[in-house]
Amino acid sequence: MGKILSKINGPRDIQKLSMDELDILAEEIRELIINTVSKTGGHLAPSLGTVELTLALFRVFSPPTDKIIWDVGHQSYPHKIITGRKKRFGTLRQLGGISGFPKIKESPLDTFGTGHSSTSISAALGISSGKSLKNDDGMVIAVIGDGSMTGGEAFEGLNQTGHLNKNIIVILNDNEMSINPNVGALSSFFSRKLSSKPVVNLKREIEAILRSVPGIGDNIVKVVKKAEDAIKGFMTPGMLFESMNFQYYGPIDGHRIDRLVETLSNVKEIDARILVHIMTKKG
Ligand SMILES: Cc1ncc(C[n+]2csc(CCOP(=O)(O)OP(=O)(O)O)c2C)c(N)n1
Repeated sequence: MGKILSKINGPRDIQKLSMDELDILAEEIRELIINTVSKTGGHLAPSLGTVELTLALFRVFSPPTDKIIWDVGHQSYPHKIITGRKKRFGTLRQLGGISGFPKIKESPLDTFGTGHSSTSISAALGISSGKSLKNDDGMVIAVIGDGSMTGGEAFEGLNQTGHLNKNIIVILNDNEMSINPNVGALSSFFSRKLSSKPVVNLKREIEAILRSVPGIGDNIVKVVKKAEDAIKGFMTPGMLFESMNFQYYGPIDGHRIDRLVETLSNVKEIDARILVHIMTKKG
């Protein structure tokens, strides 16, 4: 087991590490997952995609006061390793061993027992409502993949959360994959980022022509850039979530722990429903 991982006995230990140590820890967790799953079988690729996100979540939030819910749950191996199950990780999916999915009986930090997809936002809303009734502190965070976001219950959850004005944080873990590559209108909408090569080339050509106008060229470029920003805001996936009363942040690189920590720390302070769109690589 890696040097830093061997000293980690719970999420609180993550708070003591520097950013460089967190990057090393991410590598050590990947190594443990690969070594184990090569023997036991299991969901390798989804869990390798959430190592940095898991560390950033534990850096910023404080479970069990804050509740983290993993949609489907097949990407929760890093969570299991950090939450006291690293020594038993070799028993993953074996008779009498630890489950391949979050399991309430296995750890108080497994907030919601899963397996089915698209349930995390509804669960987060339910837990958040319970917290309000009991005057409990803490935030509720749902992590959902782009594949699971195409499930109807995810939208019921978003819709009702916006309606009830409950403050939850949804993290959309977008790796442009479900079990297979995604299909459908929603996935092409998520990947619409106005950054395709023809668009970038066209923008460069227009800028060069405008700048060549004597005297006023630079000013025109500034005005056009402002208009472009406004159009971007209108056309990006944020539009969908903003229409359901969520504030949208992203897309951000989900493998950069520093950027994740910065964004999550900022949104934690905002009194609203939040959707953070992160881009990761499956595997
Ligand atoms: C109700 C239901 N339907 C289908 C599945 C099968 N299934 C397992 S994972 C998954 C989606 C995985 O894609 P995504 O949510 O993007 O997560 P990723 O693995 O890419 O991190 C699906 C549909 C399921 N678990 N539950």
